[in-house]
Amino acid sequence: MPIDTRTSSDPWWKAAVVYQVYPRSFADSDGDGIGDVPGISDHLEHLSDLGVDVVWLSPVYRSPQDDNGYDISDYHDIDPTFGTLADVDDLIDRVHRHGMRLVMDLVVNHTSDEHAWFEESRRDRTNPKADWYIWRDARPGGMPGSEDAAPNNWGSFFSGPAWQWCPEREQYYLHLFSRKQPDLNWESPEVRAAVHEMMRWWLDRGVDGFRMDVINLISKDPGLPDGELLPTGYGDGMPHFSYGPRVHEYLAEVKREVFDSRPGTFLTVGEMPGVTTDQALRFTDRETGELDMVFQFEHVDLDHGRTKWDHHPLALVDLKRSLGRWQTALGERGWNSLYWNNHDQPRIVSRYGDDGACWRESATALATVLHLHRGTPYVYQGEEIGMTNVPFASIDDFRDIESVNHFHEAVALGADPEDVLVSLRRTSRDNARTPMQWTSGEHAGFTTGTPWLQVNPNHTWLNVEAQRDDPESVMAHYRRLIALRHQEPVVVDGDFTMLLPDHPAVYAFERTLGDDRLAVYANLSGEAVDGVLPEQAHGWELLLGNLPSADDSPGAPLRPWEARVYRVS
Ligand code: TEU
Repeated sequence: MPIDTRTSSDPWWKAAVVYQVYPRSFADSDGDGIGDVPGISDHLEHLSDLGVDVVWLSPVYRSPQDDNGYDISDYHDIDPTFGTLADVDDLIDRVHRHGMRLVMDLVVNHTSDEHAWFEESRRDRTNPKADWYIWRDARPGGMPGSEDAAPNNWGSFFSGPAWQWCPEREQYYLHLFSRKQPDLNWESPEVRAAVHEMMRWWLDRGVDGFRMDVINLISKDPGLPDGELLPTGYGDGMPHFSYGPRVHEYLAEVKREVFDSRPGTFLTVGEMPGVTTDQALRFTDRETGELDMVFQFEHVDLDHGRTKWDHHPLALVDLKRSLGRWQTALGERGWNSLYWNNHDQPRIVSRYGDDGACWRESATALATVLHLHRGTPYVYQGEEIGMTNVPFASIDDFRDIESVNHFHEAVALGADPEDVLVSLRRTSRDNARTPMQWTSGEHAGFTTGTPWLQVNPNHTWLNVEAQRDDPESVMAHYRRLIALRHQEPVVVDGDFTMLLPDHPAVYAFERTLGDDRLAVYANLSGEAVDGVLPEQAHGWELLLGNLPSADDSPGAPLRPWEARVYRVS
């Protein structure tokens, strides 16, 4: 049942669960091998059956698809690959009729270089939109147009320099992502007004809020200073743009100009790489914050080395320390978003779980831990059936611009291509982007054509059809976790207390709301663990477990990847 917003004075999204759809890979209705908006409309039953409250749609706007739609060339239209504006209006309507809400992706740190704004801006230095992007002259003494004369040493997130020379203006423009994603200049009041206008236009069409892409990067330190050198040979610009001097001002203005005078119930979530707990609290403070919640990255960076491509095996105590700190820091005044997966992260069951012998057990144990935290859980398509990473054979199997560029850069710097492939198989965003596995049939029931990215060969047994009616499936477990949040106020509002912080295998915590108390014990390892539950646990009621019951009485050892949720009496 979708949550009832009328009975509580608390924000509705505190009790909500969000489901992320990556349209390109969800469902293809017309056989061109690429997912589309009508395909999503055809599969809404799957979402209402899970019980989710909100659908977040990754970008479907008009786009050259250099970064799969995160490069937008027209905010007011839909890319023909995905359908039409009428299809989106229809989707909004159907989502609402299913009792759910629809949140759009808002990508306004940058546009596509094919957006009309940029095409005008790049023409010369005097046109009306000349300052809508971040333009700079060559470094004095350098040869204009060369990489050495770039205005500073920042590298792009997608390899190479963050600056591109534009012969028409004889200047460089900044692109923190691909060179086809020029950064907008938020210092310009006209840029900000255009963004506000566009957001209002979408809200007028009926959307229920926005997931704001890299929204903490919109204010740059105006001096654009060089960054500390990274192993790639480029400078790290993050300290100079990840929490810029005007970011709160810009977001407060968005809130005022777009939301404040508008009746309704919306959701705003800011994606914020590098955000700290103090910053997040300021963004989400229930009295003074500008956003409802943020996506932080700490817990999904714990297996990274110096860069995301270097692997550092996860220590469970680090995960507990990190997530526990976020629980405490955002406590009463702020609010957490909770996620393991999205379209940029490898699959959690392959990453912090075990996608071999304990696939089902580890997928459901990780889900139990996450969904029992305080905050709003996000489920990324396929996570609810335990989709795994993908056995990509060669670089030709990858489509993601970040992965492909990294491969070429690393090999050019002398890395062994086989070693780079090992790290891509572990970390590439394409692991999350293979088609949704609906059936065991051809192309997993995703398309009748040729899929734009290969289907994971495990779709023959790992698919929605196989799990829908199986009470012991990963999907059934997600359904139960979502229902638990809707039924139990303590899951939504209870205080969080970490237990056994130093235990290397067990993730345990309590949630307390008045006299109501839940205890969660999850063995996140492949070995049984004995003796972690306290004596008094014998009187507790088991609310939810993830393994078919052998002996789940409190005295019994926690089996490999076993998770139990008790009501403490
Ligand atoms: O991602 C921004 C981001 O910080 C990273 O997760 C990024 O995907 C990359 O892996 C850094 O190494 C957002 C979107 O979610 C992503 O899909 C876009 O490519 C990016 O912004 C640019 O719009």
